[in-house]
Amino acid sequence: MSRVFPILATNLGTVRTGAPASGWFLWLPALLLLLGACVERSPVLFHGEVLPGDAASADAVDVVGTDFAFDVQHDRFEAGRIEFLFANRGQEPHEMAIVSVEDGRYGIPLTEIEFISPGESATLRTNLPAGSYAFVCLVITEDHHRPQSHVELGMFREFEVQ
Ligand SMILES: [Cu+2]
Repeated sequence: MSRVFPILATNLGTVRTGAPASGWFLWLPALLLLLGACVERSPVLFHGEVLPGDAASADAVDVVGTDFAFDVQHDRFEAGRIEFLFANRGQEPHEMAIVSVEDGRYGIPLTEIEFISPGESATLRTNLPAGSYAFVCLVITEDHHRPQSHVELGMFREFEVQ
């Protein structure tokens, strides 16, 4: 752990100077994903497993990814096993990571469906304890030679588990 924080501080310093005023903290999930291998996982009980989209059960929660938002029918779920069926209906590739949210700050990705092409889908089988969470897309694309985080473009959505 002791090695992680100097690296993190360096990265945040770099991003801060290059990022617009919309808030460096929005970049945090993507940065932390890169560092994920070094950072201890959240101590809460957690389980995540990615399955092909067609493996979703009938009562899976539909999460639709668009350019650039998450469309979900509900923002509250019961603690325990939840299956999220993530379908990309945008024109760009998207991801669906789940992060915990504490005091408005986003934690490290707990689990994720990586890089889903337009028109594709996948299922994320989770076991979430009660708490505050958010879906975030960790894809960063380039626009006019400037990196643009999909989170920065609005691709995050908070939800509660109780
Ligand atoms: Cu995205």
